[in-house]
Amino acid sequence: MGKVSAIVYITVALLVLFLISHSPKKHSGHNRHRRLKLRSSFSFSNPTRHEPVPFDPLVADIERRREDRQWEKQYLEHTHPEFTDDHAPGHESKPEWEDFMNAEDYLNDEEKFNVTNRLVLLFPKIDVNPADGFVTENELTNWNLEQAAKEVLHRSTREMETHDKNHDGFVSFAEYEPPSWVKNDNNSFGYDMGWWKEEHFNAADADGDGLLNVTEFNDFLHPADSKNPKLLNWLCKEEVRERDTDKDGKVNFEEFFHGLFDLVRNYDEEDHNSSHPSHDSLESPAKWLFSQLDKDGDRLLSDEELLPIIEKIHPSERYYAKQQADYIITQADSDKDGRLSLIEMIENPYVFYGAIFSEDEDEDDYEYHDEFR
Ligand SMILES: *[C@@H]1O[C@H](CO)[C@@H](O)[C@H](O)[C@H]1NC(C)=O
Ligand SMILES: *[C@@H]1O[C@H](CO)[C@@H](O)[C@H](O)[C@H]1NC(C)=O
Ligand SMILES: *[C@@H]1O[C@H](CO)[C@@H](O)[C@H](O)[C@H]1NC(C)=O
Ligand SMILES: *[C@@H]1O[C@H](CO)[C@@H](O)[C@H](O)[C@H]1NC(C)=O
Ligand SMILES: [Ca+2]
Ligand SMILES: [Ca+2]
Repeated sequence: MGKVSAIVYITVALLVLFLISHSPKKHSGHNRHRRLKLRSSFSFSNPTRHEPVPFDPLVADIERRREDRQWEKQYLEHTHPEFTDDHAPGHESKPEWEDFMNAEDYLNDEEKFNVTNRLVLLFPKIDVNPADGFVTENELTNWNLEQAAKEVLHRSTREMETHDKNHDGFVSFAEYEPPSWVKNDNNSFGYDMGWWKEEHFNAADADGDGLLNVTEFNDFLHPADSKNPKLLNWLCKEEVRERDTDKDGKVNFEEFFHGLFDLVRNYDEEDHNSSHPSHDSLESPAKWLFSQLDKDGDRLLSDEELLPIIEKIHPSERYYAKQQADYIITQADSDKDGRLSLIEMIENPYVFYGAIFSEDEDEDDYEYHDEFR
């Protein structure tokens, strides 16, 4: 951070703190019926479901530590049910629950976890490109993406331990076991295709040494978020195999239109405003896109020709990060200039802590009532 922007920040931060300490506590009544919640998101049966990642790395860290413990317990129950006999003397699940409550109490104790101070602290870490006192959609997307990437890598690291049987920090293809939801159902997505098989594994093995380190293993689990060209190329090949109903090795217009086009269009939808020319048939934007992608003009799409849209076919973390950023900006951008100042952020704290703050449904547990609303 340059000198000038440091000065800008200090000035803005002081100004904000001044404004806050001198303004009537207009949010305090509001706060009363909010409680910061930790999510309990880990699911063995559906580990691929997409959850938004907390905006605040401190909250993410608390959730992660809690989730790790939950995961260990579930993992043990899955693999060694004999060790988790509920009737065994001394068996107690209560301590974990208490830790969880303590963490939530901590987050809801404004003396310890002051949301305003958190936002003041985080703002300069988000406002970096350029550091001009405003957070743009792009800066917020990058921030969200950074948080999501940490989360994803954390989960991959944890999962890697279950595959790395000889504990050398690498996973070989012999060690790797496909997810149980793939093994148990022959017809499920990915079974008859190449997912979790040797070709997929080898594509993820960037340096080709036959072993996946944690970076490569993370890419293996999340190919669409990878920057490894071999793996992206594999993903395109896989997409062709999956769409290629007439088995000619390429995707023709019919195969593209009935399957791929909707995915790409839905992805792009929010970028377009509703100026759909009504006289046009639905097929013409599809034909247009098809011809754009068909670089060699053979009226078929090869795997290389799918590369420009592969990230849209398999929504990447960037896609979710952008969605989350767009949502936050529409909610907090009070002056409607399309970007967020620190003051706008501080005045709308629940937008940032929205994934974990919730209007409490279970009112009986708390003493606030409708008069506060
Ligand atoms: C949070 O921090 C701000 C700024 O330092 C301060 O004005 C406010 O009183 C704090 N809130 C609580 C509940 O301590
Ligand atoms: C799945 O495949 C295995 C081996 O190919 C076969 O023995 C089993 O019957 C199949 N199960 C189902 C539900 O089709
Ligand atoms: C894993 O291997 C890849 C390819 O050689 C390398 O780029 C990456 O830095 C390695 N990751 C770690 C954590 O060592
Ligand atoms: C749609 O976008 C175009 C430019 O991309 C703009 O000129 C037009 O005003 C927009 N229409 C609406 C309804 O927002
Ligand atoms: Ca390797
Ligand atoms: Ca604004």
